[in-house]
Amino acid sequence: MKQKSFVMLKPDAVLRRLTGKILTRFEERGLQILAAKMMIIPRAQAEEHYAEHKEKPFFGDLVEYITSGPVLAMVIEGDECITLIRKMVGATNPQEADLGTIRGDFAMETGRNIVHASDSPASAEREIALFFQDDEICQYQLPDRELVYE
Ligand code: YYY
Ligand code: MG
Repeated sequence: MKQKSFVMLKPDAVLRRLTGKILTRFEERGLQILAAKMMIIPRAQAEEHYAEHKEKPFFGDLVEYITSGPVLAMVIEGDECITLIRKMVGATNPQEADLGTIRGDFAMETGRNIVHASDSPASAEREIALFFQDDEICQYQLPDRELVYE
């Protein structure tokens, strides 16, 4: 089933000039980028995005980090892509992330783990709505769809 996920390349990914490499992974897998914008997240929006972690000891540092520079916020679409993208991203702690995952290949520490991806359909819906207006999300058919999907 087609799903949309909210994916965000965090400030360290942008500042380390890794955005192209990471985007290429999603494109080469067969996923579709429906929306993308570079932005510095306002603090209130960052706090809302990470609201589930409000009571955690790392919340303050997390908000500082995510608002410290530009992020590339995206909506990505593909069949069952929420779980798929989480697999491509790898474990939250890059030291535990498998090689071949984005965090496992490009990151060293949990607090600098370079990418966010929605963890469920409910989170995806909430996060997409927090970052994008409906008219910012492009719906289009890939011409090679039959080569990627049965
Ligand atoms: O969804 P994911 O990003 O893999 O992890 P979460 O458990 O939702 O935590 C969000 C974010 O918080 C994580 O990417 C880094 C940061 N964080 C942290 O700094 N220290 C922790 N012990 C756990 C998470
Ligand atoms: Mg999470």
